[in-house]
Amino acid sequence: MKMKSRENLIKGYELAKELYMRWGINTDQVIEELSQVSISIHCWQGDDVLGFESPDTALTGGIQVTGNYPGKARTPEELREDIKMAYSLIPSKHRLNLHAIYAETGDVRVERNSIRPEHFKNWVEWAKKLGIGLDFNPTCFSHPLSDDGFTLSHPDDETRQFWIDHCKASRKIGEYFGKELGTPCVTNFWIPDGFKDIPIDRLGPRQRLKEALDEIFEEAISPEYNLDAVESKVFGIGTESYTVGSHEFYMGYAIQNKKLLCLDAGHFHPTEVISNKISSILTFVDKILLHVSRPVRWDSDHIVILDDELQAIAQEIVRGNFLDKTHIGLDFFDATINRVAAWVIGTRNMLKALLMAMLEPTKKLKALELEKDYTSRLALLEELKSYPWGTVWNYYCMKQGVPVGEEWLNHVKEYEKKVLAKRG
Ligand code: RNT
Ligand code: ZN
Repeated sequence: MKMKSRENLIKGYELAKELYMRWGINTDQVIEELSQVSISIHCWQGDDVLGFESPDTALTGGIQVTGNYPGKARTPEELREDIKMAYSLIPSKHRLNLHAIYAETGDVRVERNSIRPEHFKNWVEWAKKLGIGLDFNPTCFSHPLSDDGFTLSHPDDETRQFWIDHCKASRKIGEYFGKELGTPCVTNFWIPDGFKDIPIDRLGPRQRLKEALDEIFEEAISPEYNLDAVESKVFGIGTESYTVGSHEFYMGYAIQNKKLLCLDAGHFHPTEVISNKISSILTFVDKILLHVSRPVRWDSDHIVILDDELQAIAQEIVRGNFLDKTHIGLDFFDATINRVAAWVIGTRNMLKALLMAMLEPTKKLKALELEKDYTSRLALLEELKSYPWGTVWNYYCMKQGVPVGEEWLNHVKEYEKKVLAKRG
């Protein structure tokens, strides 16, 4: 950044600081707090959710990546390089979320029920070097044994057992991450199971899923190393009429079994929002996992933008003092734009939303609400939208040594020219 712009930014920040101070908000403290928040960035935006199991893998499970923007990562090395690039454009340190299909098994094919911690050694070494934590997911899709639409709730005992064993193996990998990296891994369980058309038996698959989960979680693993989360979905492509793992199913399961409940922003009815679920769920479970995403029509996984719902999610987390109870993960995949840019846009937006929420005079607003002064509540909320939070954000980026404003885009374009364009 040029000396002059730096000076101007600092001047602007001092003015912004004064304005927020009038509401009793200390911006220095806020940016310190923001720097402690570690978002779990999903590795799968970098290669269109394909993984490294086999070059012929096709994405199934009712999720879809559309687009063919050049330069996707084809090897673990390329994926790590791209993620590192994204990290360099996002302020403070963030976790990485892996899927089982990102195992590195060398030249041998290892079946999913036999994956082991050593297949993720490279990821762990890399994470250690960067000083970041890792999260994990069993991959219950994109596999011949999930092709008929069922995994953990499969009516065939042998097939169901295969997926149970895969999930058990996944928890051991989560435990390994936690032990090696000194921060618990959140292992998240999502399955695509469901019916395209109206089923006769809605209960049977759910009973099988419950039993399968019970078996998967049988082994006690220290929460110091691994935390389990379960993720629901209202429908998928090809499972329009019924999903086994519905919201009610997993909410019940998480409460009864003290698991984290994962709320994916794209997994509910169109007018249903996860921001309004956070305070209810945290009344009954200790911790939640968020898959911050953006639903558009049938797709649940558009790149996160700074829209009303993103701000509402951040407000709920901050207002409720839930930062310690909420593991914030991202979940989107778009192959129509530069994939590094997709990560940067989504993650920076998540952080911006948190910053805006942290800059809110919540105590004052709560007091107005209790006094039934809804006029002032609305008036203030609207005025606060044009407070100089953007200046605080830019100052924060400068302090963290990452590009200020849209400057990051030049770095991505440069990287595209030098690295991504050279990929076949
Ligand atoms: C699918 C779920 C799930 C996946 C990832 C790849 O609808 O949201 O979380 O997106 O596991
Ligand atoms: Zn998700």
